[in-house]
Amino acid sequence: MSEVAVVPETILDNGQGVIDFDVYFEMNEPPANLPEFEEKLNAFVEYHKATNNKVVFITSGGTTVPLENQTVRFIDNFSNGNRGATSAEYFLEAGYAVVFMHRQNSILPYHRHYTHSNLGFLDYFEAKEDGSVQVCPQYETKMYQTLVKYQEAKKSNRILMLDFITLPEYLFKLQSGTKILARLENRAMYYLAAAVSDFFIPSTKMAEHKIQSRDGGLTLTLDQVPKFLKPLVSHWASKGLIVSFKLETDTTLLVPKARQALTRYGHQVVIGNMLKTRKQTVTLITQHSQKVLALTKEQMDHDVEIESLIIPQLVQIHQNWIASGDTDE
Ligand code: 9Z3
Repeated sequence: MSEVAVVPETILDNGQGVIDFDVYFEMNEPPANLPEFEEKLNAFVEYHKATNNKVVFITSGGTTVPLENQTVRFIDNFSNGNRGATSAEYFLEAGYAVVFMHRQNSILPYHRHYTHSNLGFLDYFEAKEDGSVQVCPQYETKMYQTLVKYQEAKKSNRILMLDFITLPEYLFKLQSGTKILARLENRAMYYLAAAVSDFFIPSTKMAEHKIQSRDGGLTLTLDQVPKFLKPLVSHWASKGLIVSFKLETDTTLLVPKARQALTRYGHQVVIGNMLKTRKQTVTLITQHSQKVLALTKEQMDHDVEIESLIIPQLVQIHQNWIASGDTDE
């Protein structure tokens, strides 16, 4: 079993400058499964280009930063993938095709209703005496509806599941994936909900084998990850609608940091969310506007999901973007 070293990223600062992205990609090995990732994505994008569909590239879940080349321990970023998986369902309902680039074993669209609920997965079924398995009658209607939506998305080739685990794997796939989607020009949306580490250990500086505890405490020095939004907005996907997320724990920082990201990278939308209230309220910020989306008490009592408020707003913004090259009508 892996141990997770819980290291607050903010206290780790190597004091050196940030390397450029080109240098990062030269210093790190691409993942072995990158060609397979590209092949699947190429086919998906060509299919939807021909049918003129809108496609959203969703990133979901947290990246890991390995501490050893033969990894026993790693630093993880907070995110179980709920935001990305839930959003994927609302985008599919709005007619989008979805590329779901997620952390391996994190929450998946549709599956989530059964894999991450109050019940264990097997509690939804009963074993019959004739050797068959049945869904317990009280869960059947909802499971049927969910299954129909999921199968419809698969049958119409509107969902592509791709995964990552480590930070370098994420970054190589983000670069390659956004460049492939760029062929769809303004009909592509990039919805960057994954929680991505700001710090990493270059493989040349990493221990090969499991770090031993015989030497006492462990001091880590991490390099800063180059800001990937910069090349993404300027080069990899410059014609698409780019939506990034900003996660904060200090309320006073949320809007200023989200605005700072918009100004710095020049993309279209930042969705600000607070760690504790991310499921009830978000702030949607564009170059010219700022809107708080919040669930009412009644909506919360009826299990309405905040993504059901977020996605229609983004669909409208994307519509404007396609029509006029601006986020406003
Ligand atoms: C988010 O802010 C996501 O909404 C959450 C979702 C990670 C909070 P869960 O998957 O959580 O439902 O458990 N994602 C972006 C986090 C991030 O790393 N943002 C960077 C930053 O804040 C910018 S890209 O600097």
